[in-house]
Amino acid sequence: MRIGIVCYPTFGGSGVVATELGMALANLGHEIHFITYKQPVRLALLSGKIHFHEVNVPEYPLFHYQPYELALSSKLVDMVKLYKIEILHVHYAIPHAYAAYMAKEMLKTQGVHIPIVTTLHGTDITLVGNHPFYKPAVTFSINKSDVVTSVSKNLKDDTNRLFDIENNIHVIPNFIDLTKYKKQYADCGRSIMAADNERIITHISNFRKVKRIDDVIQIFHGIQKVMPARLIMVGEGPEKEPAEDLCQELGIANKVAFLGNSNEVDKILCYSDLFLLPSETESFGLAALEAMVNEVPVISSNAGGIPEVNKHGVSGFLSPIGDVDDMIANALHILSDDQRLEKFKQQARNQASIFDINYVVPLYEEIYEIAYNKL
Ligand code: GMT
Repeated sequence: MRIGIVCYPTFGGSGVVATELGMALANLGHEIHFITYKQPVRLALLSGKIHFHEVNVPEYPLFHYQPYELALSSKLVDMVKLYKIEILHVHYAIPHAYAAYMAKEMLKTQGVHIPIVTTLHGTDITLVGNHPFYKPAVTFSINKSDVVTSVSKNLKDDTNRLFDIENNIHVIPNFIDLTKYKKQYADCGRSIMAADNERIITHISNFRKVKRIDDVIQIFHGIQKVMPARLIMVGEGPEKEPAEDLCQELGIANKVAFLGNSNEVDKILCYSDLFLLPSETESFGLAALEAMVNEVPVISSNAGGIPEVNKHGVSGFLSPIGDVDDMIANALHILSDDQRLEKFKQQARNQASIFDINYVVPLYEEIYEIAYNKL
């Protein structure tokens, strides 16, 4: 099929999932067209099967806000016609599902019919979509999509609870390529980051409030009181500076490395012993899955869809949101014994294999068939 994919091209999980999906579909023989404002960060290789079309929004002083949705829907119309794209798969309801619907209607007036698949990723529903200003537009665009998917059962339930949804929402979990990870490095360079006797704890996110970055620092603070350890913080966002200040205050700044955004997440996870994800909300927690596939057990909150990914007592432990003491106790339980740590590492990897890309991507192909047959 010729598939148009619309996503946020940034480091966020939804962009990563969309990009990995596009690349996997191209490997299966589909022709993929990414249509967004910047080349997706994880999109390494463009080829005859993978195209990127940039959406330009010309600056015009009259507009206080530049109309991205308008530019996107126009670009979708042009690209669908030019490349004979057969289906549009949009990741994130805001504003992608909305723009896709407008494109679909414009195309209809020109005798071109195209189905829309919308994948909900979480913040579009739980944080942003539920804002009263956006709610009518989000409800409308979800209901006008030919097929809607969500990345966890929890997100499906939230969407049905918060919005007046007429469509059945198909749950298709996020996925991981088991062949890409861990075993690819003979030496992942652990010695540069820590001494042999130190445990390496890692957190990766966009450093927004929902990630509870303070909790990450406090959990690490508790761990390093008991055993030698280092904390690696990967990502950029508004909570990064306050987190750096907190490390200074607690006197642990020399044990914490803030690395910024990275394209080498798997290399960092390769030398990590434990991953922290104490989020307030999380529809799935792709970062946790990426940790697990790299044999890194996860200490997380039990928010949203995380329990569908991280299994308590198996791939790590879950605690109530904000229960830092419980998270410290769980972390120490895993880290304090070499054999136990090794067992949790293997169990984390086994749990990750449930989300094997080879199992999940065909589910999207089935969804495309369903959407196509609705025309
Ligand atoms: O975690 C974020 O804030 C980024 C956000 C995004 O839109 O990329 O991630 C959401 O989608 C990911 C991929 O499906 C999920 O793994 C994350 O759990 C979800 N984030 C939230 O629900 C807060």
